Parts: sequence; C-alpha cells; structure tokens
Amino acid sequence: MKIDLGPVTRIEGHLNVKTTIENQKVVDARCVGEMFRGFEVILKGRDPLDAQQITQRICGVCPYAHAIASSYAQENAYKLEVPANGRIMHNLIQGANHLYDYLLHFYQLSALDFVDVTAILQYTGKDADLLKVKGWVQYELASKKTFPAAPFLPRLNGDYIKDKDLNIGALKHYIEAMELQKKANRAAAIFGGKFPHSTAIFPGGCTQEARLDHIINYQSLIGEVREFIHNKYLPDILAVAEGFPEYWHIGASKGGFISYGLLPMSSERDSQRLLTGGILQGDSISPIDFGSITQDVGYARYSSPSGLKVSDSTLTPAPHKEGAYTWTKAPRYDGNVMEVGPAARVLVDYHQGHNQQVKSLVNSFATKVGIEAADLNSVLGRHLSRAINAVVIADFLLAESDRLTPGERTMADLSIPKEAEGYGATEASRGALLHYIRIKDYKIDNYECVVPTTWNASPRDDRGQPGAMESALIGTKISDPEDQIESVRIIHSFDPCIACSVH
Ligand code: NFE
Repeated sequence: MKIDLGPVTRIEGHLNVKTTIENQKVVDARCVGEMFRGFEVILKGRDPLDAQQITQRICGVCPYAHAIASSYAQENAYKLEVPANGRIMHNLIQGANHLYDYLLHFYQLSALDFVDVTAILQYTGKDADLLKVKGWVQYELASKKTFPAAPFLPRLNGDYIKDKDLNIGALKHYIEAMELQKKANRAAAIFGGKFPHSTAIFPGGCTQEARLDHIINYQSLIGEVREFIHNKYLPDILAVAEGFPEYWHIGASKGGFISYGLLPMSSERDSQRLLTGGILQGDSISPIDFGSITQDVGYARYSSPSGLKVSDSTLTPAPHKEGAYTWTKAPRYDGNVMEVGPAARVLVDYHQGHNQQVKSLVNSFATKVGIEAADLNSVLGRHLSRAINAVVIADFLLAESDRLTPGERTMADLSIPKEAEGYGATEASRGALLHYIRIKDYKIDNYECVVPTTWNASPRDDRGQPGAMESALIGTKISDPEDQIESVRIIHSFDPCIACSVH
C-alpha cells in the first residue's frame, strides 16, 4: 500500500513523504522537496557583499546561520582578521537564534504529537490563555471543518499523554514558550539589528557598537530564556520521554553523523568551538575535509552532472526528469549517508570528550532514562539533544556576552579581492551548514550552500542509498497506514526545513 504523508504540517516548507507499507511496516520512504527556488542562480554575477544578505532570505527561521556561514566564507576568501568583539557578536546573535529555534521546534512543532490538546476541554480554572485555547479547540471540534485555520486540530489518531495535569501544564508552556522565543529574538536583534534577516552581520564582524547597555539588555533577556530552558523545557522533554520510552529505539538513521562545530571560542574563525566538529562513523571520529563532500542528483530534478564537489556545483533545473522525485540534492561524505543536527552535534562532541558539560549532561540523562549515548540516534534522542544544546548554549552566551569590550572595534576593514574563494561552515540549529563562494572580477562567479535539511531529507544517492530521514523511516512499525503518527513523529524529530533544503 502506498501512502503520501504530504503536505507534512508543523514543519517549514513544502514536504511530502511517499511511504510504502507492507504488513504494518514502512518498507520504503521517499522524501519529496516540492518547490524549486534557485538562490545559487540568483547570486551569480552579484557583488560578493550581497551574499550574506541574500542567503538569509533562504529561510525565515534560521536566517542568521546563513548570514554567519556566508560571512565565514567571505572572511576566508578575503583573508580577514576579525576583531574579538566582532566574533563575539556573531556568536551572541547566532546562539540566541538557536535558543529561539529549539523552543519553537519542541512546543509549537512537536509537542502536540504527544500532548493531548483535548484535555483542555476538562479544564475549569481561570487561566485566560488556557480558556482561549479551550475556545479554539471547542470551535474546531464543533465546526467539523477539514482544514481549520487554528493550530491545534485536526490531528492524527494515536496514543497521546493521558495525565490531565501533564497535558494542561504542557499547553501552558506552549503559550509561555512563544513569549520566550520573542525574548531570544529581541536579544539577537540587539546586536543583529532585527529578526529575521539581520542587517548587521557582516564578513569581518558586526556593524553594531559594543555598549554596556546592549550587554545588560542582552543578558537580562537570555537569562530569562535560560531559566525557562532549565525549569520547563528540560522537564517537559523528560516527561514526554517517560510516557513514550519506545521512542528511544524508533527512528534511528542508518549512516554516520557530521557536525562542523558551533560558536568559535576565540576571534579566529577556525579556533576551537564550544561544540567541536567532526565526522562520526560507528565509534570512529575523523576531521572534516570539505573536498570529500559531493552532491548526487540522480533522483533530484536537475540535469547538472551528478556527484560534483561543492566548489564545482551547478544548478540546472529539470522539472520533468525521468526517475527524479524531489528538488533536494543528495549530499554525501566520501559517498556515505550522514545525519546532521542536534544529535550529531552532541554525539560528535561527546565522542571527542571536548565539552565537559555535554559529557556530563549526556551521561546523567542516559543514566536517568536508562539509555546509552548511541540511543540519541532516535526520535527522543533528537529532542533531548536539542535541550542539551540549549542548556550549553544559554550558559555560554551569558559568559560570552561578558567578554565584549565596550568601545573597542567590532568590524574588520575589508576589501574585496579580484579573484578568491572561501568556505564557511557552521551549525544552524538543524545541523551542518556550508557556504562556498568563488569570486572572479570582483563578482560572485559561483556560490553553493549545502544545507542541513539537504542532508537529512536527501533522496536516494546514485548508488541507491536512502538519505538519513528516509533510512530512519524505513523499517518502522506502524499501527495505521492511513494515520501514520509514528512516521510523523520521526519526521518531526528531524525538524525538516524544506525552504532551506531546496533553497
Ligand atoms: Ni530553514 Fe535551516 C536551519 C539552515 S535547515 S531552517 O537550522 O541552514 O536546512
């Protein structure tokens, strides 16, 4: 039996997943990125300093990550030395965006796969927000519309949390989390100018001043977000984990993990990062070589050659190409399938024993819930890994903002060379993000973005290997082929962004 899960909701962008079901099991899954965009074509021939502005328009959720990756690529190409304040501001902006994104993903995009929103109907308290939600749910149930505009119903049938207090508590946090997301974005905008699409992130630093009032405001906002992460987000993840322990063993991808590392700890772009990067295959860690990344297009709707290295990439759309089923390319590392994202960041760092806080958080949660570190490759593992990222990043940002020196410069002087090339690699919240720029006659000659969801939602490569999310779905037992809550929980655990993946 063939079932399309699209349009998949509570994600960003246009995703369909074509599943084939036999004997209550997913035996095939194909991720379909449904809309061509073509940012790399738009960038050709433009002023290189347009790149960190234009690439931010790839996405409204993770624009800063694109600005940072583009700035790193240009710093590499222009051989810039970035002043300490400039690098710190990059970190403060990007880190705040990670915090916003983790809360958004858990509460607005994933929690309702587990939390029973209809529990609110039994609610008799006076809480204004919850009464409002109750009104929406009652209205939706009464109106029996197929596509209601409100965010809670319809939903898939499934086994939701039964504890009424837990459900109501989680819904309260759903509402509260939106206020905290606003605070994280306001913090980022202190240095980034605005959210989304920062006007201040530049190759060589940031155009904002390092001022004491900026630092104090930033710390006050991030302090509130940090408190919510510790006191509500982490406990809520653990409550979901307690209710659904089988999801520690559902949704494992069948390849390696790649993380470029997140937040450089000194002004050099390639310095040690808060979360260290690398390639993890089995138990073996190796350093990253951008030359080993290729992108297959055998099953993607492009007529450009398959298997090209990042620096040689081209983009020729071929909407009617035979056998192709998506607009997403298939990135591979040395030909191998890779998962990217929060679990990759945690596992790659953990295996190197670099960040002691990551190590102790993984070890203590693993003991608490009775898993091994390797079980982070699962639905619950990805959710817990996001929370671990959030704790480590929030703590770091408070310390990092103290390292700004008021009055010192925040930007390097730059001049664009006639010919140059550069790579910029960072971690967007959804995973490893690489930008490549080649400049000729002072203009962009080639630009390529290899984006987190391009890895995770990739189609088959030319050898027929399914991408990370496809491989995580294949083999999953499901209770109802027409109402695949298990598959949707797996998809949501990757937090796919198809706007990014196809770009
Ligand atoms: Ni559109 Fe993005 C992140 C990037 S994911 S959200 O995080 O880069 O492919």
